[in-house]
Amino acid sequence: MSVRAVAAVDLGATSGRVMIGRIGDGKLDLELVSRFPNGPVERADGLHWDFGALYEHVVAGLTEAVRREPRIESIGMDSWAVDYGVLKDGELLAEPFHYRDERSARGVDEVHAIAPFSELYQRNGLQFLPFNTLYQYRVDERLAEADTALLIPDLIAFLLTGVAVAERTNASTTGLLGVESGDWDDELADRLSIPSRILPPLVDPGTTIGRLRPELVATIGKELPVLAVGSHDTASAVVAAPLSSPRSAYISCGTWGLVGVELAQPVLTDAARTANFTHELGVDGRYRFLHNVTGLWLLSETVRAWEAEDGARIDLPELLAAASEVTGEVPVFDANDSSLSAPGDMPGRIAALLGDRAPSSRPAFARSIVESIAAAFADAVQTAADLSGRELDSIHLVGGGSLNRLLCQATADRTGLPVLAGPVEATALGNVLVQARALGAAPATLEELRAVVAATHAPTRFDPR
Ligand code: LRH
Repeated sequence: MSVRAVAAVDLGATSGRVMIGRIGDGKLDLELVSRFPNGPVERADGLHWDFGALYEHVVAGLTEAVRREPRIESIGMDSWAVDYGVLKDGELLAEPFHYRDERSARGVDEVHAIAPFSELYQRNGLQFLPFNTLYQYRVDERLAEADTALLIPDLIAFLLTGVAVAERTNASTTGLLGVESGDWDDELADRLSIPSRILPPLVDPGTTIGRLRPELVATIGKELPVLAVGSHDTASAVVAAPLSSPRSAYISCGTWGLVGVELAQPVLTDAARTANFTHELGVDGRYRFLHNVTGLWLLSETVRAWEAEDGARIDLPELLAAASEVTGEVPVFDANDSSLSAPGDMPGRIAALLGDRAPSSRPAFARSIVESIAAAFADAVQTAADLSGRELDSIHLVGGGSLNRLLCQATADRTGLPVLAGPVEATALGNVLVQARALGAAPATLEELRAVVAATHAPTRFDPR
């Protein structure tokens, strides 16, 4: 088999990247083409994403990717979930809001007054997150004049191809998709006064969305198709989590830690609802039965605040090395406390939760954050096991967090299960694999795709101590 190549765009909440993925001859690898910062930007009307800059980075990255690897056959896009742009006649009406903007709180109250959470859970299977798209739509005045709304990867695909679709894994995070049907719940949209005309046709991962518009062919340098992948980043990450059996849990750890198991059938029980476990749709009709734990956001926001205080950069690996030298118990706080969600003075807010137990040295403070994330991971792993009725025997921790040895070890210690860490770029690999499969360059089943990952990306093992 010869080597085939695709381009993967992976946009995370703190950084984005464009990669070349190559597969064939027993290999699966990624070449980083560009990496660019991302994050909330404060505007007069609240927190947004600098979407214009993101889009420019995507086009520049794709141009460079094609220059470096003329064999590229397709492009796939994934990003964080729930956020969207509204369009009229093909024009973006406003810069997309950031999900951490507080305006959706009013949407929560209004939506729950019409459709209580218990009903929503039966319909859409989603855990309660105050920023789920339906709450944002409910308070979005621009919808009245819009003819469509597109989630971030779909929006970029639209700008690249002119074709407006909703990729199904990401669409499932809107709260407007039936958990069992996988189709738009028009009746719910109607009750919430969300115009169903803004909900685009659904497509599954592997579908060709369209081909690059002529002006982009000129810029990027090749006439290419844009393929739908698991465009929710977590869906792509779970594709490339090399789960060896149903007894493996996963933690996709970046800004968030998404902790759960993969299921073939939903578990729409009162217990699952009370535990706030979600059913996001995965690639190939699987369910990602998981809980959102506030992940490395706690650490990155803390470091950002300390850097602002010092007027100097902090070296994260150095800080974590010092944190791992801390001896004795550090206090643990609830990583999911709602006071930690908005950007701002993270050290101050964590200290407020810890009271007089708050560590005074930075290494001990960082250790406290890591241990608190690991404690929340352990809770969620145990709940996933209880709710799914599975006895778990291992945890695959993928994403940026897999490089954080302290976190991996703490997770193993607190769960009593071995943690198999990596791949760090699981999301981009999942994106590449789904494109490659659509092109006939990768095997057919998820299990076979994961076997390719396992054979090419040996994990680092952390045994519980
Ligand atoms: C992770 C993620 C997560 C969502 C959140 C908004 O990047 O997509 O799965 O809950 O961002």
